Parts: sequence; structure tokens; C-alpha cells
Amino acid sequence: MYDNNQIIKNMGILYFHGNDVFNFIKDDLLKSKTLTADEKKQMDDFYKNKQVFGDRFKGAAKGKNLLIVQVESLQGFAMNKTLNGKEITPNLNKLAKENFYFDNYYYQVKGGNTSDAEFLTNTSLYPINEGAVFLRYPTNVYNSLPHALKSRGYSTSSFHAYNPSFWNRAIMYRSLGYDRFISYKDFNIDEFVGWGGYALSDESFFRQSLEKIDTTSPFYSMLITLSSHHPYDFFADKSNVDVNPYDNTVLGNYLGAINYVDRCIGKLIDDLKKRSLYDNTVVVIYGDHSALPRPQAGDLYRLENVEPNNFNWIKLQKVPLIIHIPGVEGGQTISTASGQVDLLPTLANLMDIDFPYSMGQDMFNKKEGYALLRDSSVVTDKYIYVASEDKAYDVKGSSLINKNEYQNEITEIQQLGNLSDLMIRKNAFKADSY
Ligand code: GP9
Ligand code: MN
Repeated sequence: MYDNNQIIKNMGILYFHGNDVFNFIKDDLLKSKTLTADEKKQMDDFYKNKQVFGDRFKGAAKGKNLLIVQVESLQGFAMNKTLNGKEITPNLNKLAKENFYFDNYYYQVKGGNTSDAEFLTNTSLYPINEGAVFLRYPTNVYNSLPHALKSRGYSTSSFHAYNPSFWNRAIMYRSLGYDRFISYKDFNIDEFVGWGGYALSDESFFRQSLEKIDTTSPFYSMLITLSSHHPYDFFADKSNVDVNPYDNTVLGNYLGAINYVDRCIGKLIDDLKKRSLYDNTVVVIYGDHSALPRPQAGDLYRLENVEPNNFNWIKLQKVPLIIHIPGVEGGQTISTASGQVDLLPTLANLMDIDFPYSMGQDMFNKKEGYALLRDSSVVTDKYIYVASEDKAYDVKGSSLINKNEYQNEITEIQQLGNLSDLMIRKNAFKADSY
């Protein structure tokens, strides 16, 4: 399902076409493709009534380069963690300390995993509830970060050392507005690390990516890493940490993999400094989604010393986010509840881009936060609504609270996911892009 070429290879061309016709009928023919007047009003009202919370850091990074590093499977619990006297992520911890660190930032991906995280970051829409938006709606009109920056004279590129048809990136990237897609075909595959032993190492990926960035005009480059992809083996000689008592477990292997990626990120930052780019580039680093599927999470509960239950599981679904703003003193941790849909409006404020079409909120200015997870659970600064139980818990004390008190707010937040789905399904920006 991830790659049309793979479907053809494995299932045959007849199956592929049959399936394609079925999806076309389901998605395109049976649904009225235009927003009704009511739906259009709902959409317009949402964007019109969006609150601006303040102007902290407005324009602080206007005209600067933007480098986004989306790190495969980097999950929050790995940060600031010491095992047997050694930090798992010393470089990320240092960056978090020196810059702005968001430690209550949730991933909001669904069936499109990595590609959904890219989608959230670049459009500030929620990924669709069923399947992957990169595969189902790759030719829609999108208001996006690449489009917005391109119209301001930026060059825009995505770097990912993998097959360009995977997640349908080659097609979707055109709609997102990237000028260039640097895929595995453009890299010298000179070192394999991770993902079953056949992925280009993140170290080589970062080094070659920096060589390829066009710095003749301001740039937006997004780097999507690969080494720390499940199943996390092949790191025995790459990791510098002792993960006892988790040796030879998925969790232990993962921590070793992340220790390797952390070292690569340290080198990337050094390289940016050497090339005199660190002082004129906004650097954003975050994780795309969770590291461990739930059935494999037993060791994680043990590591975190929490009881295995739905509430604690949700609390663990955070990914770290670090933002370096050149010329702005960092050293701050921001713990307002937020999610990947909030990154674009945050960057738009920093870079002084008028971007009216975001579903998220500016994380430097909002006082109270929330994150809608794609299973309909809701995390706020006060409570967590666990959708699978239809119950709400106090976010700190973990005690059950009266959900009815917050029902309106929960429903309102959940409606945002439905509105986003509707806008994607009906290609709502076709007439309204800017
Ligand atoms: C492949 C990579 C992995 O290109 O992005 O994606 P995932 O399996 O994490 O969605
Ligand atoms: Mn991924």
C-alpha cells in the first residue's frame, strides 16, 4: 500500500488497475466533490474566526533560511534519558537546552505514518482519517509552506534517500510545491545503516544533503531521515550506550539506534556551523511518530516506571521538537500541549509569513494548548480525553474526572479533524488557494 510500483510488482498490473478503479469510484465518483454552501461557510468561518494570540517573536526570523529535520521514529521518552550513567541523546539534549524545546508536542499521524508527519508540517491540515493522504489525494491544491516560501523568493527542496515512489512522494511533492526532490537516486549510497541494513546512513545523508543545498538564495530544505526505522537492529557497532537491562530487546535496539542518530545530528550541527549557516538558518528538529507498536511496549512502561494503561500510553505519544532561531536567545522549554499541526503557524509567525490557512496555533503565543490525536483522543493542559474509553483523566494526577464538564470543548476539537477531512476530500482549496 506504500508504493504503487511495489503493488504492481507483488499483486500484478491487473490487480493494480482494478484496485485503482475501485478507489476512483469510491473517492471521486460516488461523492459530490464540491463543498456545499453550508460546508463552505463552515470552512470560511473557521479560518475567519481563528484567534491570533500575540506577537511574540513575530518576524524574528524573517528572511532566514529554514532547515527542517524530520527524524524517523524519534519519540519523546528518549530525550534527557540516562541509562547506566550515559545520556542516550547528548547532542539533542544540548540543543534542547540552548534553543526552544517543546516537550509536550504530540504526533498526529494516521495511516500515512512518515508521510502524514510531512503533510502536517507542510500544510497544517490533519492527515485523513482513513489511508494516507499522500496516496489518496496527491493532486489536490494545497496551501503549503513550500508554496508560501517560494512566493517569497526561497528555493524549496525535500531530501530523502529512498525510492521516490514510496509514499507517492514524487507526485505529492509537486502539489506541495517543492522545487526539487533529492531522492536516493541523487545520493551516493556509500554507507548502509539501519532499516534492515539497506538504508543510506543518516551520517552520509546529512553530509551529502548539506553539500547539495543551494545557498545562492534563501532556502527551505526538509531532511527526512531513515536510519532509525523499525526494526532498529544493525546498530550493535554504531551505538555508544549500554542499554542493560534492555539488551537485545526492541526497546534496547531502539535506544542504540537513536544514540547513533543523535551523534549524526551533532555532526550535522557542526557542519552547519562550519559552513556559516547556523547563524542565518532556523533549524527545526522533530520526530515523525512513535517508535514502538503497542504490543511491544511492555519494556517501555518498565523503563518509564508507569503502569500499562491507555492514559499512560497516550502520554507517551509525544515527539520532541526543537527550534533554533538565529539571533534569539533560547534556553526555554515550552510545555503547552501542542501537536504537529501547530508547527506551520509557529514558523509563519517567526518568519513573518501571512498564512491564513492553518488549522493549528502558534506555539510561541498560545497560552493554553490542545492536541487532537488521530484516534479522536484529545490532550489539553488540564486533561486527557481517552477516546477508546470515552473517559477523561486529569493530565497530572491521572485521576478520572467528569468528562461532561469538558464535553463541548472535546467535541469542538474533534470537529477540527472532521473539517480537515472534508476539506481534503473535496479539494477545498482548488478555488481558494492563495
Ligand atoms: C520511507 C520512510 C519510512 O520512505 O519514510 O516510512 P514509515 O514506514 O515510517 O512510514
Ligand atoms: Mn516514519
